[in-house]
Amino acid sequence: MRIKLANAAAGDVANRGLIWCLALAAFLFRTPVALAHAFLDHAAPAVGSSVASAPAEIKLWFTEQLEPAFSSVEVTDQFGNRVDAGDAKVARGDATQLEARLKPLPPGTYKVIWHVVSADTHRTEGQFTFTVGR
Ligand SMILES: [Cu+2]
Repeated sequence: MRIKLANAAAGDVANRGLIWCLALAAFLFRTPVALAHAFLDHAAPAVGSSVASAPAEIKLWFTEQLEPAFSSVEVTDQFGNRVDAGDAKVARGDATQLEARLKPLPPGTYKVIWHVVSADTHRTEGQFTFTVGR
């Protein structure tokens, strides 16, 4: 695995940042090189989905474990108003899961904005929408 990564680094300058990240993670945490940036794996409600009834909470699952102090999610309506309860946290018992309660949501489209830091200290962020009641 490490030999393949070294070859990739020599052959592709654009990948050096990622290779460095993986190498750093492996060095610092003595964990498999798979422990890298945390990317969104899936969510509930699902990315881009339309749900019939308003969900009481938003849940996001990531590809790596998260640093709770630096990982958060917020949800806004089409006017940019916050509709999450402001209690976003990494789930107890599952460090790859981020969750927050939601205020009662009228029909509409909502934006989910997440910012996380993975166990190798690297920051990733993203956003997606879901729709209620349409
Ligand atoms: Cu990383």
